[in-house]
Amino acid sequence: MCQIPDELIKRMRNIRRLVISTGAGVSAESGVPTFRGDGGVWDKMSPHEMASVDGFMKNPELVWQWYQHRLEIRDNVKPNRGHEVIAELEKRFDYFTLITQNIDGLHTVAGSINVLELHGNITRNKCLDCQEMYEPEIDLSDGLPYCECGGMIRPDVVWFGESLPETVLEKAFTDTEASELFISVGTSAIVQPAASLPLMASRSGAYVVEINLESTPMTASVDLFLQGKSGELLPRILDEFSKNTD
Ligand code: BJW
Ligand code: ZN
Repeated sequence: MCQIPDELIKRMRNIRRLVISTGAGVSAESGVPTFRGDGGVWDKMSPHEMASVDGFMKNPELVWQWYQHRLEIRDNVKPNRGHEVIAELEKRFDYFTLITQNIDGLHTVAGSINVLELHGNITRNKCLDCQEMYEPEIDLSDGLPYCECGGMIRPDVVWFGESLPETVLEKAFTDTEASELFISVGTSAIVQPAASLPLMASRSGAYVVEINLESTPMTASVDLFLQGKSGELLPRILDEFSKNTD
């Protein structure tokens, strides 16, 4: 297993602004499937059919069934050590922001507070037409859910081709540019604009760390690549960081 370099721990002790950004890999050890790679969701399903407005309009029943299935998975899993360590790190820095692409809400369950959810949250629903928000529990047994305005109700998540929530994205950019240390965890670094954040941090002078099971398009440009599971590496980073140096 790879070592945690002293360089990283020294930097953590000398900075005030930490940003951690996460993707599906951080929830994998909780039992939430990732999208890409072996056994990933996109092996069995098409991103266009399941994660775009066109796909939803074409077959809303299918897309709803998939989100109900994922909600069920989410309701039956718990945060893992990776989520817990991220929540603990938030308490140790003056300025801390967690930017996640995940819609499972597990960071909040683990105790993270300052969380920016770039791609929405599976427990919320909204009207496709008027954006009115709806109850987390949608009962599909009576057919598809509709808004009072007549529009279709859909999960409040961001599909391909859709804009990310504006204020959330603006805050993600601002905090990324201000970060002194930026740690990207468990993302394939393919989906934009989330994938551009580490580069943005680097250009603004932050030290950029990537934690992943495998290398990604981002790996060549980070300052430090730690290969392994987030649920194992993050606790080791916290242990080293917590050691008394006197
Ligand atoms: C572990 C691990 C362990 C496993 N420990 N690691 C510029 C260039 C090209 C294209 C675009 C561009 N700008 C915009 C686009 C289009 C598009 C895009 O990026 N396409 C790319 C595929 C090329 N982006 C968009 O459409 C975005 N909107 C946008 O930009 O709006 C402006 C705009 C509008 C119109 C035109 C142009 C611009 C929206 C993107 C929405 C993404 N939505 C999804 C579904 C959300 C809802 C849901 O979850 O159902 O978000 S797709 C899916 O991918 C989901 C994820 O959040 C996202 C990222 O996936 P993530 O988290 O990286 O997971 P994986 O599975 O890919 O990777 C897991 C990683 O973990 C792997 O690397 C493993 O190795 C690792 N791992 N176990 C550590 N234990
Ligand atoms: Zn409506």
